Amino acid sequence: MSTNGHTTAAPPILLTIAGFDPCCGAGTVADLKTFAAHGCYGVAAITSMTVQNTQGVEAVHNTPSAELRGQLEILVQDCEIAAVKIGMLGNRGNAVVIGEFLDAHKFPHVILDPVMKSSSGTELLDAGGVKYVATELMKRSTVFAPSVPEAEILTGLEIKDVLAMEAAARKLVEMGAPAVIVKGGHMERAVDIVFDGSEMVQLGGDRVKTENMHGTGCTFASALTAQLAAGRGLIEAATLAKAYVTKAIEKGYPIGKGRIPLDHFYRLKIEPLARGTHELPTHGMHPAESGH
Ligand code: PXL
Repeated sequence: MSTNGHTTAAPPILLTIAGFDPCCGAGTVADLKTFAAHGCYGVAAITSMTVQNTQGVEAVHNTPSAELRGQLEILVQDCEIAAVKIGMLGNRGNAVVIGEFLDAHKFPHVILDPVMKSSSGTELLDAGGVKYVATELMKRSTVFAPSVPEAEILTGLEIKDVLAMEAAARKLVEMGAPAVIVKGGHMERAVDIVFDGSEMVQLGGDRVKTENMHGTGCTFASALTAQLAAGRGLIEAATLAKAYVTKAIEKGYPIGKGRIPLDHFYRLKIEPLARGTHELPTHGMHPAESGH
């Protein structure tokens, strides 16, 4: 038995540093659902409280930097973090907190998804934050995973095809990222580029209804984090993460009037009711058996 009284070993503990989305399609909650779907335990520090639903973002309230630092420090004092996933940061102040946090604690995997805008177009990182990501934070990650529009802003390159995605991946490695995945969900062909500094790989993908979806980037980066924490190499981890996000998009269903969240738990579906009492559990835990 361990000192905390538990008899079972904990799965990898993954930390997401991201914003809160009340409709729970993107940000922290998408990350935690993805971690759980991969059998991992997720912990979280909230960078920003957004006010949004599936139709768009109404307001963004960034966490004061000292509070963000406090959330992070109390977690690392307690848990051993196997991997860190970073999403929305809000502003430069919070980005700097993350830079200092990564310097103070060396984590085996740091996956940085440089979120800049919501799927509906609201700014989720200020200009100073974008600059800090480009010059400081990117090189403190182990895998840097921008979308095509984010890669365009960070590299200054125009990206219209897969060759340009590869050029951007090379430039981001020159700028200091140890490994890069350029996510092609915005392109005509949903190809992702994986570049580890020497090998360049194209991951082909079926294009599914991505335009109207909410939380695809967060979900991909979180699935990648879980696969890396499980010990897989970058290309295998990215391939599995892409397969997961593609299926979760396919199985997504509308929950409101706007964008559609993914079904992170497509593998866990409850069977329909009324299939007969012969299917009641026989171990005495079902309410129908409580009179015994
Ligand atoms: O999908 C990017 C994203 C990340 N994080 C939060 C968001 C969004 C998009 O809306 O709200 C909190």
